[in-house]
Amino acid sequence: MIPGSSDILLVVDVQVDFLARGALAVPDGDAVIAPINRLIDRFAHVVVTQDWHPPGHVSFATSHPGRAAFESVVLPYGRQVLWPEHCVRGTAGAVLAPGLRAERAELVIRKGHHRHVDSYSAFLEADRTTPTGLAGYLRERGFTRVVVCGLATDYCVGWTALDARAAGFKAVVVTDAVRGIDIEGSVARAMAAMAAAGVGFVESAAYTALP
Ligand code: VGL
Ligand code: ZN
Repeated sequence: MIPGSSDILLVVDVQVDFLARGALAVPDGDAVIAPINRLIDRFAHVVVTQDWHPPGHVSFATSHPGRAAFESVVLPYGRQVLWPEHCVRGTAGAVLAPGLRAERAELVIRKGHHRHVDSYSAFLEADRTTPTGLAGYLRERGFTRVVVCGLATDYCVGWTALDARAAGFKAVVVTDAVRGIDIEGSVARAMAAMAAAGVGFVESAAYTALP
C-alpha cells in the first residue's frame, strides 16, 4: 500500500512518561518508535498527539485521597481509571520520545488539558461532548483515512480509532506500532471494540515507500 494524499498518519502519545522508566510506562512501549519512524517516512502527512495534563489533573490518583493508581472512580462524566501522575504539561515526561522523528508532523494536538476532564481520544474528551478540533482539521484538509499508531492500544489509541470511525473517517491501526497497558483484559476488549466498529488492522510492513 502506498499512503495517498487523503491518508493521515496519527501518532498517539509517544511521550517519555509512557516509555521504559516513565511515570506510566507502557510495557514494551519503546518498541513502537522504530516502526513509527519508518511509517513517518512513508506518509506525506503526519499528525502527533501529546497527553498534556495540568498539575492536579482529575485522572491522577493523587487527586483522590485514599485512592491508588489503577483503581477506578466514578466522575460526573463516567468511570475514570486513576493513573500515576504523568505527562504534566511542560515537564520532561511530557515531551515526545527523543528518538521519534516527529519533525514532519504538521499538527500537534494536546489533550487532557482540562483539569476536570480526561481525554484518551484525540477527537473527543472523556465527557464525550467536548471536541479537540481534530475532526474539523482533518475534514477541512480533505483527509478521509486515519492510520493510528502509538500508545496505548487500550486507551488513547483505541479511543482515538473508535472516535475516528464515529466521526466518519476510515480508520486503521498499525498492529506492530502500538502497545497496550492491559488492565484486566483491556487490550482484548479494545481490539474487539475496534474490529466491531470497522477499524482495520495492518502491519507497518504493508506500507511501502512514497512514490
Ligand atoms: C494514556 C492513560 C492515561 C494513553 C494517557 O496515552 O493511552 N493512558 N493517559
Ligand atoms: Zn493521561
